[in-house]
Amino acid sequence: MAMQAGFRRETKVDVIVVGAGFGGLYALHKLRSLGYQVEVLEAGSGVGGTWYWNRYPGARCDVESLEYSYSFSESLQQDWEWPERFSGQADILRYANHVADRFDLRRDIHFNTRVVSAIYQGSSNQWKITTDTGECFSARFCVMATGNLSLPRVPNFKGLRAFKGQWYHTGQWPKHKVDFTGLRVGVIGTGSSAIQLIPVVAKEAKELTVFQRTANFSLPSGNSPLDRDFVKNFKSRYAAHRLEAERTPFGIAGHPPPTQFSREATPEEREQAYKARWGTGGNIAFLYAYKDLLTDKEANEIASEFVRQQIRKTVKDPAVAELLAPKDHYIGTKRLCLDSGYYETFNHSHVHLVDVKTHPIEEITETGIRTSHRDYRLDAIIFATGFDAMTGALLDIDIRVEQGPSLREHWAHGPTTYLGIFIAGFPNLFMITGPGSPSVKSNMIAAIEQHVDWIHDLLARIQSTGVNTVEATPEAESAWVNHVNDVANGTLYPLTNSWYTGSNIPGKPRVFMPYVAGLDKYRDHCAQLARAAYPGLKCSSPSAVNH
Ligand code: FAD
Ligand code: N01
Repeated sequence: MAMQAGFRRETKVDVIVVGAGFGGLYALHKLRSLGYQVEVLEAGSGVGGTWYWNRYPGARCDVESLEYSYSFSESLQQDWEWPERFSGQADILRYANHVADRFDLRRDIHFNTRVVSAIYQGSSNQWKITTDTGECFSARFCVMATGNLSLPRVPNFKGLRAFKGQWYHTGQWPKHKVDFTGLRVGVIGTGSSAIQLIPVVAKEAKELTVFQRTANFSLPSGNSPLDRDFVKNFKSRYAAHRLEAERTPFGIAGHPPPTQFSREATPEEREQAYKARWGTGGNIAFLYAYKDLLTDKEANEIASEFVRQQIRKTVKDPAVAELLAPKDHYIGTKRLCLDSGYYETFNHSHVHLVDVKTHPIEEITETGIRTSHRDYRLDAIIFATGFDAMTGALLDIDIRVEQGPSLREHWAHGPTTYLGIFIAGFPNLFMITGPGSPSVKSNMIAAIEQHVDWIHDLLARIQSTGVNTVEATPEAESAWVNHVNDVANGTLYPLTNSWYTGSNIPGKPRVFMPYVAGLDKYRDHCAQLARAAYPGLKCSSPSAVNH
């Protein structure tokens, strides 16, 4: 239904979902089933989110495709054929498009539409949403499925505009094939994106120079085409696999939880345990060697040293190997990377490693990159410099309550949420995998499904009770924040500077954002809250859901 609001045409619906990645697509499908008119607003020209934007060479998932996929439809998971154990970006994007078509989602998605503001009007209990296309929507509920890794970040280097060559960011890669044949290419960053991209670009480039500030741990992915018999067998027990995955901290089946502490094993047993896991693929298997890898510094150091030794064995030049061997953070406290030939790439004579911790990048020049040591002549620069993660895409939108605080004000000292879904003082607003939920510390499609299903059930309850608004109480939010911090402080995670803590963005408050008790515990907690009629939420009508 459309009506005039000032100079703008306003479309009134029940639910606005922002984002058409895996979160937004499933939210649209699931919330439609409540009979709601749901519309999705998406900045890109297609569905897929992460897999729409990150088209860089080598991009692929690090959770096995048979698990990194929706579980909500048995026929979908039976019909879809993944080509590889860890499928590439193009195949994951093909899957997202298939889902959009199969469930007839496109008719309610507005592409090329970026949300710039979402303002709640208490008088009408409506969210007013405006976009960069000049459109205006009004909805009772607003679901932010804006993604945790969706706001790419190019560091504010002096001189970037002067650069005469082409430059790219991994998170905003062009749709066309970029050909680096015969070019001198520079890559800034050595996170997961760079580690996937470097071996592929090295095959084309004449010279490849990697500008590394912090070395990262990476394990060989052991990726391969999927064997048909293996898939047939897996699919015959798909529902059971999914159930098993639900009962795990990472939302991934097939990895029995560790039963032993590192100190209980002999050095030989530990060496054996790590060797057995090396190259089998999957970072969970490695981090599951012992119970205390992410809580005990000594246990972690032994695992870290094992990986450093593999790097030293792989990289022929000892000085390069030493530079690639991480020494300033605990293994697993940043996303543990999976690679296909990353360390081996540095054995090629046309691949160079530059230490920009010792000699920082000072500026981008017309002809390349200048560090405090020297100039590097480049034809192309790839920024693999990551994202303003977890809060960036949300704070990029002017979210506020009319005559109330803005989200930017509410989060001035870091994000505070209830369950990573609600923000106190912001009624009828839901986040999919927001800060304070397991989100990025799990198989994210599993985390997305859990959030969407839980929100669906809450809205079904609201429908049946005639409630107008639902929001978290400040007390519930503050208790949840304390709990998230307590859990994190029992681990090594907060000791590491990473995008989990916001420390990759100058000036961003340093707060460890994910909830690391595990998706299984979190799932149980959310289910328990639903059974208890949603304590921690307050509703605006007398027939409140929790009354
Ligand atoms: P996204 O996929 O980020 O989608 C959010 C969408 O919202 C985007 O399309 C964006 O354009 C849109 N949007 C944002 N702001 C606005 C706005 N203001 N207006 C309109 N639209 C907006 N996770 C795993 O579990 N396993 C993996 O193997 C894995 N691999 C990854 C590889 C890469 C390269 C990256 C970057 C991330 C990876 N992740 C992985 C995390 C990944 O982000 C999630 O798995 C998942 O795809 C997130 O889905 P989403 O819908 O929540 O967010
Ligand atoms: O980003 P990152 P990413 N000067 O933030 C460096 C997911 N993902 O895009 O560590 C020099 O990890 C920065 O250095 P430092 C996954 O969750 C998954 O690689 O800040 N260098 C770092 O090396 C992942 O964690 C896959 O010192 C600068 C790099 O840039 C998340 O996305 C694949 C710099 C950024 O690394 C983000 O990964 C890809 C500067 N000024 C992504 N600024 C899978 O495999 C930044 N850097 C599934």
